Amino acid sequence: MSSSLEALNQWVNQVATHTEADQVMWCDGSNEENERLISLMLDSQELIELNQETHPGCYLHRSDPNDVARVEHLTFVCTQSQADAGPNNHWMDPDKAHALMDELFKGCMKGRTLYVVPYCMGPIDSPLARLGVELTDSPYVVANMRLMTRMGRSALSRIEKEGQFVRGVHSIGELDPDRRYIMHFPEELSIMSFGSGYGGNALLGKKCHALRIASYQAKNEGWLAEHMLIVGIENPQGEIRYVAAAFPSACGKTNLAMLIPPEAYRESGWKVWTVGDDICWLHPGDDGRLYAINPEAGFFGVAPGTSAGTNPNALAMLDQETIFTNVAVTEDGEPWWEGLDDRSPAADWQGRPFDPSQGPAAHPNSRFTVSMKRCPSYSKQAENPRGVPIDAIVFGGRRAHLTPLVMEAHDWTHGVLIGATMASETTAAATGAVGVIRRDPMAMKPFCGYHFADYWQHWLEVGGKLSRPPKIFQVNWFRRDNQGRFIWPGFGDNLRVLEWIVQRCHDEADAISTPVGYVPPADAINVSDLEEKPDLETLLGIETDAWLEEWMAIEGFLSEYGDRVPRALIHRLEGVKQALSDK
Ligand code: GTP
Ligand code: SPV
Ligand code: MN
Repeated sequence: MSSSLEALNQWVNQVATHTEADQVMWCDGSNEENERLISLMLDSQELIELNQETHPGCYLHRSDPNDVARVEHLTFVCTQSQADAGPNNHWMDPDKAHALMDELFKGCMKGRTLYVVPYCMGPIDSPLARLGVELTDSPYVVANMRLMTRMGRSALSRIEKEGQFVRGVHSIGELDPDRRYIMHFPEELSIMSFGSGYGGNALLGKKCHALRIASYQAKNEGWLAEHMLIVGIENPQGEIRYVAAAFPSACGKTNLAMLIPPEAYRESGWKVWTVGDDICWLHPGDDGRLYAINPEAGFFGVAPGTSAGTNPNALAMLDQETIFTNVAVTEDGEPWWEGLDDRSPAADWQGRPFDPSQGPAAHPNSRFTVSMKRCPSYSKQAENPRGVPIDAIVFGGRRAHLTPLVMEAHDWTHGVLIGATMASETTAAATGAVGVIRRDPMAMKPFCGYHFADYWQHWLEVGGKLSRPPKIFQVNWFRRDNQGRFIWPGFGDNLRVLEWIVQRCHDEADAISTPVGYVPPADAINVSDLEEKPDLETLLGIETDAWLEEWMAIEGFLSEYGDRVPRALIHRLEGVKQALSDK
């Protein structure tokens, strides 16, 4: 046996002994194994069979009602020095965290099976991909990891060759919110998660490994691990230009990644190719450009709001081989959520007869898990071991006011400042209040594994290494009028904005310079084929006074990160404020 497999074995045995697991099962990722696990979960009612005629291979999982979203207040970064975790993370001393977790894990798998889940984040043959092993007592986690990562035999043989892998230990424990912790040890490349079976808390390859641990590794190694979708925009000339976009959780990444062009655009030959919908690893290439891979192999997408009108590509993949979590069910055993269609469901997400007075039928953070390969707009480039070259980086958020539909940063440093200070209304993807505006730098507030100020410095350094850096943009699909209605149609129509963005990257479109960035002249956003004309004057307007106030608030925000904040950003901020005051 190779020494790396020996080390892996030793660790597995140690965890199995400590947790007193009944048995250990090494997962190979095969179909037979998956079928065995599914039938086991049907027996235990961890899964409920959906209508197999309309939805073959589709199942529903109902979480504990106290376990339906990421828990940011229980998520810790445990570095030796508290300063390295930064004010953006909850911190615990690693020794203390280990002691706490050892106590929780002791004997927690009595009567349960310990699954060993080897996985690869990124195309299996990519030098940019990284390995991990998750030990878990949840077969639901195994089934999800199989869809979300390259899981099983091939990952194990790469681990055998390479040796290095991230170690994750997970137990659902008793699903008690008072005994729930998601702990990260970036310096040890390890993760321990206890007490939750939900998404980002439990599928350790996703936010824990591919963002928190990977961002820390990326800083030391000269690349970036980001909360971004990756999409290819093909114009009528057949040129495909790649865009990476960071929006906070539940702010439109999945939708943008697989949008269907408006009819007039389709007719003239525009196409959209999906490379990734949530996580993006960016590496400087030898040619001075930035290359992106999607470390994931599947989508863990928000169900509510997904419909034939908003996201037909998503809907097309969800009628086969999909695991649904916390959606409602119709009389016929089909999955259902708010916004899908005008049927009324029979049972809500907790399995109760649907009663609108008890809240929505599907949980607002209900999700689908499905392989990327089922997506009609799936890009073959998602398997390219080198990744795709990025022309534009886009930052976006949910802001009812102020932030225009789109603007372009003056240059890389200005773009980093825009990303570092962006704000968005909170959503149901994490527990806590919804609709509160908070700063969410690069959409990484819950996911950056180290001090934000060091992270911004790292962004500046990566940009400095690129002879052909992507241009940086900010977008906002969520402007509202006085009645609270969205004033931009969004979804497929967002291509109208992406068109301007990719054209700007190739000097094919005009812009007006303002103190806060370049904005398109109203006629640069093509709405000619839209029956109802959106109010582009409001959508693209820059209100000087409101922006001055915003930049004052931003100054206060940056000061929370102390003197580690890069001077270049402070200097730029002063420049923007001055330009606004001079207006
Ligand atoms: P995570 O998976 O949590 O990271 O979310 P995400 O960023 O992928 O968000 P997603 O695309 O799933 O969208 C979240 C919600 O926003 C869904 O209910 C969508 O229907 C809605 N949404 C997405 N794009 C738009 C848009 O352009 N306009 C409007 N009004 N709503 C949108
Ligand atoms: C998010 O919250 O950004 C998600 C879902 O993509 S989770 O896997 O729970 O992180
Ligand atoms: Mn996400």
